[in-house]
Amino acid sequence: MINKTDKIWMDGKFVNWDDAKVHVLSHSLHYGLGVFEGIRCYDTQDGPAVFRLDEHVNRLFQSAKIFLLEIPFSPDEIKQAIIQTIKINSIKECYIRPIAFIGYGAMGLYPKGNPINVVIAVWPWGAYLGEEGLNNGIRVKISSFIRNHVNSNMCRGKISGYYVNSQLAKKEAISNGYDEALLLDTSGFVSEGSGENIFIVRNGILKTTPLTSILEGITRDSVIEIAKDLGIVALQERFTRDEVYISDEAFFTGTAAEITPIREVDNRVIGEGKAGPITKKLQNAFFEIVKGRVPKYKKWLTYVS
Ligand code: PPE
Repeated sequence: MINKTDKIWMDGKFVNWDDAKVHVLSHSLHYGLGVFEGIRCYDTQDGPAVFRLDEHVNRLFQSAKIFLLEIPFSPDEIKQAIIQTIKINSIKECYIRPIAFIGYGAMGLYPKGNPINVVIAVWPWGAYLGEEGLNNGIRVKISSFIRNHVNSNMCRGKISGYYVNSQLAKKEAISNGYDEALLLDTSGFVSEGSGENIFIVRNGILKTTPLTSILEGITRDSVIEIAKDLGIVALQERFTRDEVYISDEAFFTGTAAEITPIREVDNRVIGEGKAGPITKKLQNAFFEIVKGRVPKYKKWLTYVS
C-alpha cells in the first residue's frame, strides 16, 4: 500500500490526499496518454534536496512535446510546485510523481478541447527492488515481451501507456520466481528493465544500451558521468543477452531502483553472485552524491528550503 502524505497539488491548488480525485471518464484512464516523471528527494545535512530536478522537469516537457500535449504551466511553475508539495507535506525523503494527463471531456481518439490536468504527489518510497536487492543483488529474467519499437512508441517520452508492456514483463518475471525483467529490443539486443536502464561490466569496462529503444534515464546519465570521474570507461553500445550472461557485473539504474546490482540472469550467476566491486564503487559514489556529501555534485541538488 502506498504511504499517504497530507496534500497533493492538483492543477495549481493543494487538496487533501483523499480528495485528489478525477472523473472515471478522464481520457487518459481509457487511452493511456499521460506524461509523467519519477523524481527522488533525499535528506541531506542541509535539509531535503531534490535530485536533478531540472533534468526531470525538462524530460516531462519533452515527453509532452513529442506527444503534442500542452501542459498549462511553465517548467518553472512545475519546479516551484514540486518544491512546495515537499514543503507542505513536511517530508524529508520522498518519491515525487508529477503527471500531466488528458482530462474529462470528449471520448474517442481525438479529444479536442479536453483539459490537460497536472498533478504532483509525493510519498515515502524505500528501496524499489527491496533492501536486500539493493545490497546483495536481484535475480533477473529475460522477458518474452519485446520492448517498444521506436516507431510504435517513441522512447524519449515517459508515457503512462508504455507501462502496459512493462507490467507484462514484470508479472512474467515475478510469477517465474525472479525479481525483475530485462527486455530485448525488436532487433533482439538488450533494451532495458521494466522500469530501469541496464549496465554491464566486462574486463573493467562499463557498457550500457545506446539511446534507441530505451528511456533516456537520468540515473543512467548520472552513472556515466560519475564513472568518468572515477576513471571507469563507459561505452554506450548494443549488446546481446549472452554478453549479459558472461558479464563480470551487472546492475539496473533508475530513480526508483537507484543502483540495484543484478546477481543472476536466467539462472546464470553474474560474477560472484553478489554486488561486484565496480557496482559497489558507483553505488557508494551515487549515494554520497544524492546525500549532498560531494561538493562537486551539489549542482545536481535543488534544496527544498
Ligand atoms: N527505463 C524505464 C522503462 C523506466 O521506467 C525508468 C524509470 C528508467 C528507465 C530509468 O529512468 P530514470 O529514473 O530517469 O533514471 N522508472 C520510473 C518508474 C518506476 C515505477 O515503478 O513507477 C522511476 O524509476 O521513477
